Amino acid sequence: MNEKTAKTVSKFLSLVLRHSPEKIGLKLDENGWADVEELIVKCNKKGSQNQMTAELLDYVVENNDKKRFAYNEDKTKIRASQGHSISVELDLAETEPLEYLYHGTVGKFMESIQKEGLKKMSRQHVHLSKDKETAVKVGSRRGVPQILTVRSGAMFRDGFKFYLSENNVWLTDEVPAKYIEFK
Ligand code: HQG
Repeated sequence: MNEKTAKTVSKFLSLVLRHSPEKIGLKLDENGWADVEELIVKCNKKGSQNQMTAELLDYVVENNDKKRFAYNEDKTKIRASQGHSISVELDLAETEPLEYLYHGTVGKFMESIQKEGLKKMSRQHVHLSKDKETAVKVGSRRGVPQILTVRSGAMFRDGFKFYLSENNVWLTDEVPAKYIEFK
């Protein structure tokens, strides 16, 4: 498999499984699942650059750098494991977080984050990671990364809920500024 093709397919799947399924006339169920056969047919109808095949989907699900997509048990359905902007119920179990989690952002957002904390912005959750390296990567998508340390253990004890996505991204609804260490 050509890695460039796999990346193009991953980006396209992110678009239709997280943000805009209607772009190809796809319907996700309330838990974010798309029917695999329907997805393949509809991707190909739109004449996407890559002919979508079951093999290509298998490859991306298996080898994607962040394991962004997952099948259901019998592989008839596929969904994005996190990162949605459309409203889906991922049905993740509440999970007690580590004492500290990390968030990568950039300087231009710092003033606002200091004031109002971390917000979901256009997504369904605030995304956090268990290690700083991942946060550096996330922040670097937008420029020079700024790493925030979130006192997730304290938040949890104060009643905030945390979820761990299937691909190990920590999710929560918001992080009030008082739980953020700005250094
Ligand atoms: C910032 C990628 C101003 C926040 C990544 C971020 C991640 C605020 C941006 C996943 C703010 C939102 C999510 C506030 C938050 N004022 N700015 N109060 N609160 N922000 O893309 O966390 O590769 O929605 O710091 O790896 O950057 O797509 O969130 O910079 O896991 O799989 O607003 O997306 O995963 O940006 O990234 P995003 P994110 P994938």
